[in-house]
Amino acid sequence: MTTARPADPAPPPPEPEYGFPQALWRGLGRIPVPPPLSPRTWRSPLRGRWLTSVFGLVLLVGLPIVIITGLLSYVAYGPQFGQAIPGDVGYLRLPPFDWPASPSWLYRLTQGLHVGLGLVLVPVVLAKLWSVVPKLFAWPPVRSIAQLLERISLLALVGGILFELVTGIMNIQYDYSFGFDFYTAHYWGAWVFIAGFVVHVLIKLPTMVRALRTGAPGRWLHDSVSETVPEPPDDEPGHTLVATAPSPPTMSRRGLIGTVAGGSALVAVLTVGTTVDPLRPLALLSPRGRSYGTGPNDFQVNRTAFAAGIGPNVGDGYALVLRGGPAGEVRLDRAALAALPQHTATLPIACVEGWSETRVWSGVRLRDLAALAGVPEPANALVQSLERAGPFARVTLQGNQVLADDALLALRVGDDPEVMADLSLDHGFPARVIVPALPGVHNTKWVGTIDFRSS
Ligand SMILES: Nc1nc2c(c(=O)[nH]1)N[C@H]1C(S)=C(S)[C@@H](COP(=O)(O)O)O[C@H]1N2
Ligand SMILES: [Mo]
Repeated sequence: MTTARPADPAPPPPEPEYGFPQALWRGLGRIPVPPPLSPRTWRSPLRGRWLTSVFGLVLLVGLPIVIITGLLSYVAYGPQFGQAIPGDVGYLRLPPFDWPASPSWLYRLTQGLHVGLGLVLVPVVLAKLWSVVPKLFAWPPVRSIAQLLERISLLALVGGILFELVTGIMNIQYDYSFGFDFYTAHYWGAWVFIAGFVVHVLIKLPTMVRALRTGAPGRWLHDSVSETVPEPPDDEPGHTLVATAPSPPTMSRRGLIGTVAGGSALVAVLTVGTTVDPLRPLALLSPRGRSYGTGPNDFQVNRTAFAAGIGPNVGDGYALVLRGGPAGEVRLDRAALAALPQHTATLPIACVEGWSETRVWSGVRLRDLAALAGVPEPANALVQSLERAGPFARVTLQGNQVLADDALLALRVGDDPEVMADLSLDHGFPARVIVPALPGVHNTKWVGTIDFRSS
């Protein structure tokens, strides 16, 4: 059997069908266009609906997980206390619920997935965009009003995902060089992307399912490089993914998909170390591989005492102030805190930026402090740091978070219960909050006052 040589001159593409107003779209189509608008610019014999659908299927499964865990992070920040950013989101207000304080690894899991899976999907997103790039340059750009609407949704889809990936990655690299607030931009960008994603899935799902069936059983995957020919032309003249003048293959579909999968696997290997302790040396992409202390205090520091303006003498004359009870303020110096019943718990710190570390903490239960203050059943509690300014200097904790068994005002930290040390200055000496399943940012360091509120 002879197949057409890829170098053969291809027949001119058939005249596309135009919708209303036909004269407009046809007129546009007649304008002679320079490369890269010519379909002949795009020559890879690999492009086609099947290949695009393979990447599409991976994203269809993966991106909803990234979206949902991202929205959960917004809820975990406590929008009911005005401490989720952006604060006022109008119609896009998520159903408010109290973020649970158990299991303790909940936020570690959701946020680790959000950041980790988001990173792992980057090669797949890039491959998918590469596979459809001829459509970006299709001419005429639109053939009907319905298609115009679809293409506007693509703007939200492609613009949205690129914006979310770039801002997300810059944020975990501590790069705040954009002149806007990360959370606000990432949140609104997410909704633009979600809108584009939903419309795109609704429109394209049947096409994807049909295209994937053409690959059965493993048809396109089995081809070696020399056997690799373009997919049969699809029924979208003028907007087809299949090259009209394909070059000879330099890579099989199997090879391309393997390369993309390898890229994702590499990102995964370089990322797991930000949450899995024994693999921490592998976390080469993370800017957080440094040593931050000695002994039990040698672990990740988000913001150092120096950066927060906390001096080495912060312990001198320190007294924790508890407020809210009928008898007024209660003051406890560090010796008084240490003399109260101590509780030990193994809990993670899980930062919004994806990294997390588990440590053993010991200190006074928050609910014991609430009882001491005279508010045994608080509705919530405002914790304020000795740190003057800074967005992380205060937090409101929900009632269930104050009352949780393992919710602590920690005084000591360790790798295991036998090897404990006082908190270092960088980790929040004289005392810090540590609450199960709480986003890292709300585990306030250098706690000065706690206001327990009964409503
Ligand atoms: N007062 C205060 N508390 C704070 C912060 C801060 O900047 N100031 N950083 C928070 C953030 S973002 C995280 S992830 C954790 C990190 O705790 P660690 O530095 O002890 O690892 O502390 C939180 N507590
Ligand atoms: Mo954080």
